[in-house]
Amino acid sequence: MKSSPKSTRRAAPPAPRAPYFSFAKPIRFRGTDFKPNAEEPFAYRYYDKNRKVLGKRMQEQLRFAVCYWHSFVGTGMDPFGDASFSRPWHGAGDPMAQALHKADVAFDLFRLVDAPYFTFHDRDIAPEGASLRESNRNVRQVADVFGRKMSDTGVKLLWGTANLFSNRRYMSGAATNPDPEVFAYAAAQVKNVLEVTHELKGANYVLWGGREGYETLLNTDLKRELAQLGRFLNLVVEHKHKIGFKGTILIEPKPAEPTKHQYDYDVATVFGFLKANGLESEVKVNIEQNHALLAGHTFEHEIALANALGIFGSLDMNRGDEQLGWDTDQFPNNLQQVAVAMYEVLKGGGLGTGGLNFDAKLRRQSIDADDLLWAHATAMDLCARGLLVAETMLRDKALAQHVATRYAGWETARGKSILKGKTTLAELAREVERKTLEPQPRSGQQERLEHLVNGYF
Ligand code: XUL
Ligand code: CO
Repeated sequence: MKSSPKSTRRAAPPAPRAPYFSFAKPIRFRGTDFKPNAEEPFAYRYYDKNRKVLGKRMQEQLRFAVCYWHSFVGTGMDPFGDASFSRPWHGAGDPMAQALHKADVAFDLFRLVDAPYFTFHDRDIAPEGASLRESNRNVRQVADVFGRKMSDTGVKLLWGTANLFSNRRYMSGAATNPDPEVFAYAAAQVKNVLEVTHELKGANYVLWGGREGYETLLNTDLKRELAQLGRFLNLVVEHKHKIGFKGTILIEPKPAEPTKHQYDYDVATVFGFLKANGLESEVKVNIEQNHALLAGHTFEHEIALANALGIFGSLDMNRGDEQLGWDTDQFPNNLQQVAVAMYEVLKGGGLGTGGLNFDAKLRRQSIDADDLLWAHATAMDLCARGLLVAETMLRDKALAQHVATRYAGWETARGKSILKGKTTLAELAREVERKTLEPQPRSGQQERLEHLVNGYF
C-alpha cells in the first residue's frame, strides 16, 4: 500500500487565540479631569506623550520600556511557593510556539499601554537549546519576528542583554568563573545578543553581573576575577566597534543578590573599575532604584554621582520596600521619590540613549492578565507626573539658586585659584595663620529646602 504524499495535506492553521487582555484600545491621555468608567477604566492623567517638557516631547523625555523578563517570563514564584500566574505560554508545550505566543502578547501590551520601547534577555525571548548554536538560532528566530513586529508598530528596543546567571554553568560566575571555558561560553552568548541588539537597532546593550561576585572569599581569587571581568568588558567593547554598534554599553550596578558580594557594587565602584580598565569613556551605567537602596544609597544619589562622573546611561525604574531588605522590584508608586530622581536626570541633561525601563514585577497575588496593564500604565502616569514636578523644580530655580549661593565662594578669584592648583598647601597654611578671623559657618537650611520641595507637589 502506498502512503499518501505528505505535501498534499497541509496542517490546519492554528485557531485564532482570544485576546489576552480585556482592554481592546490603547490607553489614552485624558487629563486630570478624567473619571474612570465602564467603557474606559483607565486613562493617562499626566502622560501626554506629545506635551513638550523642557523642549522635548514627554515620550522622548521618558522613553518608557517594558521589560520582557518580569512581565512575560515571571511566574509569580517565590522561594516558598510555586508559580501563581498561569500564563498560557508557560508550562508544557512546544517551547518555540510558546515563545511566539509570548511575543504576540508582549507586543499587545506595548500597544495597549503605548510603551515606545522594550528590553529583553536572550533567554526571555526564546528557549535554550541543546547547544549554544541551537540556543542562538532560537534567539535569532524570535528576533526576526520582533523585527517585523517592530516595523509594524514602531516599538523600539531600548536594550538587549544576555542572561549569564540562570543556567547552572554560571553558578560560579560567567566572566569571573574559575573555568576559562565558562568565560568563553559567556563571551559567545554575549556576541550573539550584542549582534541581535545591533540588528534590531537597540539604543543600548546592558551587562548585569548577576553571578560576577563571590559567596565566600575562602574559595575566591578576587584579584584574578577582577582582571577577568576587565578583559571580558574590553572584549565586548571591541566587538561593539567591530560590528559598528552605535548604542551605549551599560553596566548595571548591584551590590549583592544573587551573590553575597557583586563586583559591580554601585556607581562609584563601577567607575573605579572602568577607570582601572581604561573604559570610562566607553561604558556607562544603568541605575536601578532597588539596587541603589541595597547599596545603602538613594536612587537620586546614584543618578547624581553618575552624572558627576560622566557615566550616566539609563534607569531601571522600580522601587524597594522600606521593611524588606531585598530586591522586591515593585512598580514605582512613590511620587516624591520619582520626582527627585527625575530632577537629577533633567539636571544632568536628560536620558540620552537611555530610558525608563520598568524592571518591576507584579506581586504574586496579582494574577489577572490586566494586572500587567494596570501596573505599567499607572507607573507610566506616575513617572510622567514626577517628570512634571521635576520640570517645575528646575524652572523655578529656587533650589539651584540656593546651591549656587552656597558655593559662591568657589566662583571668586580666590576659590578658582585654589582649584586651579595655583596655591600650595604651605601657602594656604601661611595665609590662614596670618588671618585673625575664622571662616563663619552658614546654615545648610535643610528643613526649609524640604518644605520648598514639598510645595512643588
Ligand atoms: C536583576 C536585574 C536584571 C537586570 C538585567 O536584579 O535588575 O534584571 O536589569 O539583567
Ligand atoms: Co535591572
